[in-house]
Amino acid sequence: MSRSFPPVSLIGAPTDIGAGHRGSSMGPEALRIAGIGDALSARGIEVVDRGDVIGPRNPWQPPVDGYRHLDEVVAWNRAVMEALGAEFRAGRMPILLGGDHCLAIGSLSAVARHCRESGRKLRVLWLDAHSDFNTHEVTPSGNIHGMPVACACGLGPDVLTGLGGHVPAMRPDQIRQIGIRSVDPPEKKLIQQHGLDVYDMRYIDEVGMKRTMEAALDGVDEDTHLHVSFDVDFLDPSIAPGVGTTVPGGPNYREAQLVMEMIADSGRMGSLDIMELNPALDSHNATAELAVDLVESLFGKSTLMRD
Ligand code: 6HN
Ligand code: MN
Ligand code: MN
Ligand code: MN
Repeated sequence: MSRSFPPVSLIGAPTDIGAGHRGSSMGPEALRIAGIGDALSARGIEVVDRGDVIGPRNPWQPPVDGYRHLDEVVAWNRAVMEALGAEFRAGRMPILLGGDHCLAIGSLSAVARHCRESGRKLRVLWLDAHSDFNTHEVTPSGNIHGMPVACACGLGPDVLTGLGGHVPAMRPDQIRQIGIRSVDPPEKKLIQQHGLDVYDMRYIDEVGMKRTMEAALDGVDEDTHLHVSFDVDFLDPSIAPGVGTTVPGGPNYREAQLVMEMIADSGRMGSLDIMELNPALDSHNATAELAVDLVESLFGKSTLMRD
């Protein structure tokens, strides 16, 4: 199967402003060193590295009113949203190199706006060990990387929910979460109240990854913009140690490859976040190299003999 992909722009967002561990600020450079640009070029994709967006330094303060670093998080997300918006307007596919997952508030805001302006349907695939559906009332940590999905659905401070000018940026029924295995008890209540579609590890264990992905991609058609938000802690920590919030019992290498291959087969991926890679916790950049390997599969590299 040969597929054609739109031109791709790499955008780094080197910050750990929304996390509880320092170090994901080094994620973009680790992904570059692992060869993300060359890997895509080698697949015949036109790639430009736009460099990094800039934002405030991490002051490493405790949470205030349930948010750690809210002002700084807003500044970084505004920069991310603007950088991605420019790529969509230019007809390019942005790949956001995080950075912690709070930055998905900016990327989801930009993607939602792109879909409103282009009249396309939006489907978000959230690959993560966590649901990231906390609010400042219930967060156990105050870390905003635990809140981006809630913010995108309109739950959160106005400065974040209103970033893209439309509240909520999206509806829960536009989102599918895959690989979930760590949800805080009050977060679970919120997820149930809002009807978020969660394919947790129990579901994956019972029905298998193939049927999970078929369900998550059901209804995706030629008018759909598929946004993939890949939190590297989605992967089992035995293969991906370089993240701040490891949770055992995640997808193994083959299951993760199948996820990526099935997304590639849909032919509808329009944007991608690669988040939470923490080189300070990694071993010889192995997790970054694994992430690049999986991204190659997202762009159609397949081990199948039938293509
Ligand atoms: N991530 N649920 C925990 C919290 O602090 O809200 C962990 C969040 C992790 C977020 O990995 O992107
Ligand atoms: Mn996450
Ligand atoms: Mn996570
Ligand atoms: Mn698009």
